[in-house]
Amino acid sequence: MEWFKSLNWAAVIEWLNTFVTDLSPLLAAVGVPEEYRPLAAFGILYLGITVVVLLFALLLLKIFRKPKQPEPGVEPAGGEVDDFFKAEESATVESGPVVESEEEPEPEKTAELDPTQGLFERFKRGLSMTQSSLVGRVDSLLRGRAVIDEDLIEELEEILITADLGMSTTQQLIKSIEASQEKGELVSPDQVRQLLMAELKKILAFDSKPLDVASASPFVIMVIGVNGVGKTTTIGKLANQFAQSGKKVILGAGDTFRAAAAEQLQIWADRAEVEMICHTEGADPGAVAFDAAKAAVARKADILLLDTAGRLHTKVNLMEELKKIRRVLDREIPGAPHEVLLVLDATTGQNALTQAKLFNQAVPLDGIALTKLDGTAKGGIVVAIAAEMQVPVRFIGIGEQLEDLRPFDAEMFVSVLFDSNQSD
Ligand SMILES: Nc1nc2c(ncn2[C@@H]2O[C@H](COP(=O)(O)OP(=O)(O)OP(=O)(O)O)[C@@H](O)[C@H]2O)c(=O)[nH]1
Ligand SMILES: [Mg+2]
Repeated sequence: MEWFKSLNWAAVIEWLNTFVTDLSPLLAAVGVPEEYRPLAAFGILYLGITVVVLLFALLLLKIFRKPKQPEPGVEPAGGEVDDFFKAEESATVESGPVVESEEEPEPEKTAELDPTQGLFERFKRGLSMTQSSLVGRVDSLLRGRAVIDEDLIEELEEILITADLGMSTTQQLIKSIEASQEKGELVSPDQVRQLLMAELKKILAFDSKPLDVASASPFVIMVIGVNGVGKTTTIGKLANQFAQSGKKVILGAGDTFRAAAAEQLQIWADRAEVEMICHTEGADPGAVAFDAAKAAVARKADILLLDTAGRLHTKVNLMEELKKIRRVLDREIPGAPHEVLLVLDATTGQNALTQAKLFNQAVPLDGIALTKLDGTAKGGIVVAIAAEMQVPVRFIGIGEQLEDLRPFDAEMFVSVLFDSNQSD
């Protein structure tokens, strides 16, 4: 209360007096009687202060509610390196201790999904978190809104960004919504929903080389990605699916860096009843690639799936090693690898996109397998990757069961997300 007592009250009264005197001619002009002018002047002062305070509070609210927006386009080199390692850590944390999982990779036992469920139902269950974070929020926004105005579009933009669609994809979607709105084509909220659905399908349907394993024999798939994203699991699931369809498959244990990596792959090889080529821990992965390629040719295999390390001493070492493996494969089987498949963990969101850009610089990518979509609300990253990289998402992992690695179907992906009869 000291500050209150120390106020110069004479100056305050003097200022108020001047304020009333200055305002008097204006009040007189609008017909306020003389005896009410001081009261009217105080009223105006009070209103003015209230408006200023309210505006200030609104400004603060807007600043603090602003969502974190990822940088559009390619990030600066420093950021890339940080993101790369952050992604590795995040992948390791989210997928739990890899060593533990490799000792007991019993996906059938841990699975919760009912194998009798239809394909669409399994997709729906696997993508339910993404569905609620993206379309669920869009639906809540549109519900009860009669007009499509700027506020609504702004809120929609925020939802798309936070669902990991990425800055440039979001801008692309918002632009087409604004264009349709200007043309007067958007009058009901349901039309916004329909437009979003159509635009997402358009973004995902770009021209790309299909994965045709019959186009070469042996068809060599080199599987790359940072540690913990699900490379070995994806190879195991693919080996099983190819073997089931009557293909002769050979696995190459190219991750010689991590202890027990080959043992983990061996479990998958045994399960799929396919042969695996491996060397000892610490051996040259180029030598593994060489032997695996030779074996695949000698045994007339249809498909060679080569595992690689996800972590070396440095990122540069990793990229150089991948380039070397690629050269070795090409020397032994001209044209190989026919598919460089990058495995990304969907739970890492935008970091997955950063990883894709980095790997693509070292070994040009042919396709992407996006795992762990079942455990994340960040499935919008599928759209960001397709739009920004123009590299096709070949497979998505929607659970830990063998059959939960699915060929990616853009039409079904969007239909599942926008299906209004969500089971949960
Ligand atoms: N929920 C879920 N988990 C998955 C999926 N794909 C892989 N995983 C799990 O992710 C963990 C890591 O998988 P790994 O195959 O060992 O990953 P990696 O990329 O080979 O890892 P490193 O060998 O350390 O480089 C395991 O616990 C897998 O069961 C998926 O689609 N959904
Ligand atoms: Mg592995």
